[in-house]
Amino acid sequence: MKQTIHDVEGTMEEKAVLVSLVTNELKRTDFSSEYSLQELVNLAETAGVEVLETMVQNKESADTKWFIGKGKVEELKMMLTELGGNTAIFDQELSGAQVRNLEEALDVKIIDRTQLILDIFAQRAKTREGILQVELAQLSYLLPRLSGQGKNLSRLGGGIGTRGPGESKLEMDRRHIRERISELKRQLQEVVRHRTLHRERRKKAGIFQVALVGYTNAGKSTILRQLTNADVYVENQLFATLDPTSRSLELPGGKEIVMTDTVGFIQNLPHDLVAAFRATLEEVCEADLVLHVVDSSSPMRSEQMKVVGDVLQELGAHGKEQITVFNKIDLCGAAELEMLTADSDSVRVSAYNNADLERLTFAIQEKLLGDTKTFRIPADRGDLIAKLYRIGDVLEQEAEEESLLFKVRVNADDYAKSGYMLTAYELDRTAVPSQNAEDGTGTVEVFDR
Ligand SMILES: Nc1nc2c(ncn2[C@@H]2O[C@H](COP(=O)(O)OP(=O)(O)OP(=O)(O)O)[C@@H](O)[C@H]2O)c(=O)[nH]1
Ligand SMILES: [Mg+2]
Repeated sequence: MKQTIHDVEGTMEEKAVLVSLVTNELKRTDFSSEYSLQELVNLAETAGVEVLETMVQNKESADTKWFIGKGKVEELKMMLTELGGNTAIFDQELSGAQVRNLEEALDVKIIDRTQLILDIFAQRAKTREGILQVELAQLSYLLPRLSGQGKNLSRLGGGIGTRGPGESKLEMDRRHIRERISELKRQLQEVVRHRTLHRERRKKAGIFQVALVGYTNAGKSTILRQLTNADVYVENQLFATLDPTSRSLELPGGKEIVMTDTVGFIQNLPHDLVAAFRATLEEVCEADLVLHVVDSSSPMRSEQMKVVGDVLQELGAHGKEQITVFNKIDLCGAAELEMLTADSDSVRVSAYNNADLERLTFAIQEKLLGDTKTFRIPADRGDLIAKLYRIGDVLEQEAEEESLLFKVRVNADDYAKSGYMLTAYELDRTAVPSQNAEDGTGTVEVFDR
């Protein structure tokens, strides 16, 4: 059901004209301006705004004063009057001065894409962590845009949602905002500390962590729900999920993992938001495996995948083990299906098909436990056993008469650092690095106590 959103001053519902400026520079980006504008319509509707009309201007570059050309401002004014609009939403980020000038000229509320996304986040935030992060993002966005003029400030801060920084905070001056930002950062450090402790506990217990990432609306929460019966919010809307949810799940071989669903990404995700959501997004950086969920049926599939790749890069999580989960294949035609890459790092699924989900869990298992080696170590070689623990995670051990069998998930880097001296004790030696087998360092070291 559509939410009714009131602005900070009263009970007026937002009726908006959406405006996009297409400049030469923007033409070079991956997303077409039409798609971007359609996405802006979805974002506005998600925020509870009634979209009256959309408007596009093609222009060499943005106007520093008005953003769009002065003539277009006049046209927009007429359109707003005619349709009874009280808000103009721009598909790009505006400067504080542009917002003020447009407000003066049009006498309606001016919102840009960044602020709209921040508003949706503010409406969605439920947990303490989410609320802190959104407030931090909003204030970081607001600070450089303050003009010191009461009316404009209140409009800037007000946004669309009732849960913007809040009316009382609109009175805050720069100094107070800076202080509040420091305070929020301090509180978020606490959150990070708690999360780290949680993760470390899981790590100690040998539980793998798997993070679901992807463009908003790709089906991340659906996959988590279908796999774990988790009571998570699934909705055909942008940014349905804001706060991370973790659920444990047993892989086909019996190994327990924890899967975390988190906030979706979107093109031009506000930088302040990514920075503020570090605590939440750290789950992705710390995961043993990242599942990149893709809406395969989207015409913008590859562009969306690129956005996700870029955000992962920004977070420093791009080098993680990854499986691309091409979701929603039930909505794809044969031609679309053919275009999806098929390799060992990707799985095609429909989140509502159990057989597909089972294949997904096997793929996860393969990725997590794939590089598992078994070693037979003489029972009296405590030194070698100690080394085993240094090259990876010992998953299982079994006593034989005079030796011990260890199943280890080997970390390639640590194994290399150890000089491969354990290779002589490996049961299946097919994966032994060749340069080492040749120079024989393994055998030399083994007898060197
Ligand atoms: N047909 C079809 N619909 C799907 C599939 N997976 C998810 N959906 C639908 O896609 C919509 C979005 O799903 P969510 O799971 O909320 O997506 P999300 O990635 O968590 O989205 P955000 O939390 O907004 O980032 C919902 O309406 C789901 O029912 C699928 O495999 N096939
Ligand atoms: Mg979700």
